[in-house]
Order: sequence, then structure tokens, then C-alpha cells
Amino acid sequence: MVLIALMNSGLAAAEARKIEITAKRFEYSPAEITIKRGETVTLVVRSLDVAHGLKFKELEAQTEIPKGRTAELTLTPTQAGTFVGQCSHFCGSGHGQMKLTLHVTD
Ligand SMILES: [Cu+2]
Repeated sequence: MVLIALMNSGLAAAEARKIEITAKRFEYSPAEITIKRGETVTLVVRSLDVAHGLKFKELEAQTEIPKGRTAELTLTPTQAGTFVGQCSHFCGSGHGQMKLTLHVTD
């Protein structure tokens, strides 16, 4: 385990840069985001249709986005690399292709 994920931390969330993402069948928009290693960011994910999820397996971080609602996921990656977040709530035929790519730069 090389990465630390902070979830539901009030202090981290208050200091974090917020990145707004929309989720709808079967994509996140934007589909790719870039942050710096060690930077704490809060992904503010809004579902425009049904319930979705977002799971970064390697970061051990995930959230559920209820139908039509917004959920937040706060991350502080400690290593550079590319990490793929996957919708973790079955939302239909294209569910398996619903991905968000997180680039972490040095
Ligand atoms: Cu899905």
C-alpha cells in the first residue's frame, strides 16, 4: 500500500481543492483529471441520472453517489502514477466502461 486516502475528514475536506465531476450513464465528466502528488483534493461527484459509485481500488477509496445527488471523495495520493476509478454501483449496460482516470504527477 503506497497511497493514503482520506475520507470524510473534515480538516482535509476544508483544505482540499475541490474538483467537480458529473456522473451519468456511462461516463464521468471530465473523464480524466490531473493532480499533484501529496495534494489533497475533494472530488465532488454529482449524478445526473441514476445512482452511481466511484471506486479507486488502488487508493482504497470509494463513494456512492445517490440518484440525482452529490457525494464527495477526498484523496491525498502519496505516489505519482495513473489510477483508474471505476463505477462501483451497477447502472446499466455500459457500467463496466464507466471510468475516471486520475493522473498523479510529481
Ligand atoms: Cu455503474
